[in-house]
Amino acid sequence: MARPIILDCDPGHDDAVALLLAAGNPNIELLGVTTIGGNHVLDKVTRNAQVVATIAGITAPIFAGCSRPLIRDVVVADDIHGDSGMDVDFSLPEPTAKVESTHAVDFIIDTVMSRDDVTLVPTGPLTNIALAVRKEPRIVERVREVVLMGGGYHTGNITPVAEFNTWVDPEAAHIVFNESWPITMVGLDLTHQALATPEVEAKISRVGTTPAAFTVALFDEFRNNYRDAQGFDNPPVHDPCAVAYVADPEVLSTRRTPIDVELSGKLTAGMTVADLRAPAPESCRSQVAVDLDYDRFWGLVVDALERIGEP
Ligand SMILES: [Ca+2]
Repeated sequence: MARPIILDCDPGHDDAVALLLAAGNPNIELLGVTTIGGNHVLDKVTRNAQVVATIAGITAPIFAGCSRPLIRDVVVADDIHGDSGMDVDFSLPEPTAKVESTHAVDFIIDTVMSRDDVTLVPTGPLTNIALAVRKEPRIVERVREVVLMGGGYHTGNITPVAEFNTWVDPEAAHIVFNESWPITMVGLDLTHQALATPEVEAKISRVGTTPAAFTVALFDEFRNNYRDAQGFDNPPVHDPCAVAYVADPEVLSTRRTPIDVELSGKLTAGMTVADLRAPAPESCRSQVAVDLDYDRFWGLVVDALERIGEP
């Protein structure tokens, strides 16, 4: 049985790959794609979702969400993702995939309340998820699991200790991490292992389709930007790691631990604080992703692209 998910994203090079993996993996049923301002402003990331869907023939409905964090000002990651939020040396089509009129927050609530098996997979700031749970608290009991890309237990990127998604909207992250649903944090400690090397690019290139060529172009751009901005030789492809864990839980190892989000620290706002000092109490329903099975992960991405084929 394929696991139904809602992908809440801000494409974003790595969000684009997460979307391709979710669409192409047979263990996942993509119920809908919701967008959130993050890597760039809402209008741009929503258009990017439409472009990816058009390139890959993805028919899941797309819903636009919140344009700014709960309290803080909009901050975008144009050093990593460019002026469009998904700058890439590739001829992008005019999108034919439409955006639905329903707000993302309402789509999330309506979908979760209409069934009891939905996994939420947020790969951007957590504003949509936080608003959904405040508007309809009963979704907490109905969601199967939240598997998010964000945070980190030993490292940051936008600051020394905070990851971009949780730093952009720490109040939303605080809400999401303090609800009682099962939550898996696929943070930087894990995603910095998911490096797109030239060898990985060659494997994807051999798939020989337009979506595969698009993926390689995304990695080339991402490599240049990550080299210039953060000194990486090869780019860490964060967001598909969360989707991969839903598709194939063996792809990464986890450790159960309490997690909270720092709101007020002068140097630490947006930090996800995992208490790894001792075994987690029985009641703890959160866990962090620890080690990635690198070959298994990239095998899933290649397999998804092969299944998507040439739309
Ligand atoms: Ca993202």
